[in-house]
Amino acid sequence: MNEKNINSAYALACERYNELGIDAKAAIKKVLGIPISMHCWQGDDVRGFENADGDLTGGIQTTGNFMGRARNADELRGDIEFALSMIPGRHRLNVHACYAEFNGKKVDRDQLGPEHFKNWIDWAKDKGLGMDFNPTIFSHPMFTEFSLSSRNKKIRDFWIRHTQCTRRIAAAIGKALGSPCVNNVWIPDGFKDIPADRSTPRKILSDALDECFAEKLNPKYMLDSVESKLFGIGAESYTVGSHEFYMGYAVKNQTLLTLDSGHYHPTEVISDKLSAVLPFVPGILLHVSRGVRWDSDHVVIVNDELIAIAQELVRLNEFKRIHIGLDYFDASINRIAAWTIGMRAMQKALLQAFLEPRKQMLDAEKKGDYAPRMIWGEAAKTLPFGAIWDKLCLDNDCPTDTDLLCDVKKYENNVLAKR
Ligand code: RNT
Ligand code: ZN
Repeated sequence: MNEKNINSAYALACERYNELGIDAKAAIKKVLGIPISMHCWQGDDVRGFENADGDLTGGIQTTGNFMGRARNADELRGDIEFALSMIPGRHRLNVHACYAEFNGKKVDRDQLGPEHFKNWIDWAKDKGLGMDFNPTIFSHPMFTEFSLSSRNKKIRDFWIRHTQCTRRIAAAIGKALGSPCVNNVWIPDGFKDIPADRSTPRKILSDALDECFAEKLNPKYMLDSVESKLFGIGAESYTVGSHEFYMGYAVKNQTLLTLDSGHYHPTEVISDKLSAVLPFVPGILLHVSRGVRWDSDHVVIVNDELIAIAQELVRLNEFKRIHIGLDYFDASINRIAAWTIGMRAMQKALLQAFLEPRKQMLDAEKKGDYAPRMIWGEAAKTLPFGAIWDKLCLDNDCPTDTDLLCDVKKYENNVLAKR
C-alpha cells in the first residue's frame, strides 16, 4: 500500500476521532504496549519434537495437511521469527513441554528440566520475547483417558511429577527473561459416555493439583494457571476439569484461571466472564481462540466476540493481571499466516476498543438513556479505524493487511515449499 496514502488517510482519521474526543495516536501507543503470548504449537500442528510421528491425543485434533510444517525446533523458531516480523510490537511465546530439545539424551516428561529449554530461552532472550509454558498432558503413552484425575496412582503420579517439573522450568524461564512465566495446566480427562460417578475423579484431581502446586515458587518468576473445558473429542459426556471445577479451585487456591474462548457452550462468551472472575483470582490467562461447531480451535479473526473481549480488556484496564494468549491450530492453511492473522486480529480488536467513544456511551448508560448508548456503539463501527491500523503497521515496519499476502507467499515459496 502506498505510504503517502496511508499518511494522508491517517491524518484525516485522526481529525475525525479528535472531533469525538478520542486520541488515535495514544490508542496506537497503548496497543503497542500490550504483549500477546503467541502459541508455538500452531507451527507444527501440536506435535512437538519428542517423536518423529507422535499422534495427537487428548480430545484435540488438527485437520489439514498444508505443506511446510516445522519439523524441528530450529525450523519452528525460524517460522516464528518470520511471523513476528509481520506482527507489530513486542510479544511473548507460549511453549509446551513437548517442545523440549534433548541434545541426544532423551528423558521422559517427568524428568524434564530447564536445560531442555535452553535453546528456547536463549533465543527468546535474544529476540526480547517473554515466554509462557505448559505441561503437556496428552500425546503420551501414560495418557490413557485420564491423567491427573486417574484412579491409577502410577499414572497420576507420573503426571504430578511432570507438572512439578514444568513449574520449575517456568520459574527458570521467568527468571532468565525477567518477566513472570505463566504455567498453564490443562488436562483432557473425561468420559465419552455418561459416568456412574462424577465426583470421584474431581476429588482425585483436586488432590493431585494440590500436590502439583505444593512447592512454593516465586510469583515474580512463575504463575500457576488452570484451564477448564466443556468437552473434547472422545470425552463428550463428562470433563473432569469443567469450568465450575477450576473456577472453584482457582478461587480457593488463588491460582490464575485460564479462560479459553473455545471452551464454552456456543452462545456462552468469555467477554462476560472477565469482570465476573477477576475480583476473585490473582489473574486470568486468556486463550483467545475461535470455536466453530464442535471445534474450539479455529484461527482467531476479528469478529463480534473478539471485539467484545478487547472492549472488556480495555475497560477493565488490568493488563498486568490479565495475560493475553492465543490458542488454536489449523493445519489446512499456511501456518505462518495463521499465526499472523490471529495475532494481528487481537491487536486490531484492541485498537478498535481503544478508539471507541467510551465516554459518550458511559454517559448515556449512567443516565439510563440507552438509545444514545446504542447510537454511539453503532457509530464506532464505521469510524475510520482501518486508517489508524494501517499507520500502526507502516510505522512498525509491518505490512498492511492488503500487503500481507505478498510477504507470506514469498516465504511459502522460498522456505516452506522446500521442506
Ligand atoms: C485444549 C486446550 C489447551 C490446548 C493447548 C495445546 O482444548 O485449549 O490449551 O489447546 O494446551
Ligand atoms: Zn486452551
